[in-house]
Amino acid sequence: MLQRSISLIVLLMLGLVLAAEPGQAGGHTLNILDRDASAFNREVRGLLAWVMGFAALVFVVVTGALVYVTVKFRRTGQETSEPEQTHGNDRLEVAWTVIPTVIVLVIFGLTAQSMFKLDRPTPGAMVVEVRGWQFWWDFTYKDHGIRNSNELILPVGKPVRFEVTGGDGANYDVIHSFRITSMVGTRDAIPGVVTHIEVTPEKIGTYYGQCVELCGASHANMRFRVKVVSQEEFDRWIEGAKAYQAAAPSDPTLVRGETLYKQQCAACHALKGVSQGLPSNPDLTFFGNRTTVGAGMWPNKPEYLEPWIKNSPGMKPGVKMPAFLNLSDGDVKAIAAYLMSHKVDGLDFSKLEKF
Ligand code: HEC
Ligand SMILES: [Cu+2]
Repeated sequence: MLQRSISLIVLLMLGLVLAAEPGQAGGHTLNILDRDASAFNREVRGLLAWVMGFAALVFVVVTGALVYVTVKFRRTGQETSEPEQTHGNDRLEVAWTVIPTVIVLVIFGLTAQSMFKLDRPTPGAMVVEVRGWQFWWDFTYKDHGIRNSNELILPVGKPVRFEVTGGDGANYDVIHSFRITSMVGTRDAIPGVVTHIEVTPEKIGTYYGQCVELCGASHANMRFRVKVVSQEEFDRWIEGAKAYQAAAPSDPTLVRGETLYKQQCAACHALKGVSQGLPSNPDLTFFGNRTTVGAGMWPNKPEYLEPWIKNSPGMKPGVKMPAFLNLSDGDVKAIAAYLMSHKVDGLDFSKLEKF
């Protein structure tokens, strides 16, 4: 309870008010101090304990002194003139200068120590490039040559190093900020600059991620998910993704879906074996494995996917995908079914516990 309350206060301070609401986060238990999730969180908890301790000390001393003088020097009704006035007190002034300075230096020292510890690269960590775009996220497994957008699959217990950046040289984009709420702190995603953050996920589950730098009309709608799975499941995902080949559509709906996809969508979106697309739009190769649509906004179900295909700007303000109002309901269903048919078989990421 106390932990959840502190977590909520810190979330409020970070401006993650929306994410803290269970409805908004889709049932995720957001807890930035979750000690089981990562060593990163444990380190931050330790720091927070010191800061809260000092804050409590200052609070007790200041309010204590205030209560003391208010009571001690209160008006009794017997006064005939002003009480004796005091001007200056060297010992007191030195004390109230030195003590806060020491507190700030201790907090500084502890923070610097934690920062050095957490920023030290782990040799052999898996490298994932994170790219923020208005208003979605792209992930590239550099060691494996695999790209996936808006959802990141990670093995439990293995260090991963995020190389965080934004946009690319050819396409204008703005500053975003990358945060996996219950697992690891924040790094800005700045076009033309690469920042780093590292974590070893320790607990299997699906984690909620969010852009935490105001970046435009759909800043609040720029989310993502991280799926922490067993090593065995991760290996199956990587092998499946590496070997992936788009199958020829097997029934008339999928054939119709493919034809429409090639006409309307292929210029923007990459889909391995079908279209190359452009890096400035999400990769849809493993769309059938996704649990969300619209950059972590809605569950990946036909009732959200179909209206998205037809009119994404109507669902997400400022989105850089056009509406396709000319498509019939049948067309949209066919395209949705076609996208869902692209996936690594035998993997279901929808049952994981939500953090
Ligand atoms: C002009 C380029 C462009 C075209 C054409 C386009 N899209 Fe998109 N699409 C985007 C962008 C950009 C996004 C990311 C939107 C966001 O979340 O901010 C996107 C997002 C998506 C997503 C959600 C991806 C996710 O991971 O949540 C789907 C599904 C999708 N598009 C399907 C389609 C289909 C189907 C078509 C053709 C009918 C199409 N798109 C045509 C640019 C395009
Ligand atoms: Cu953003």
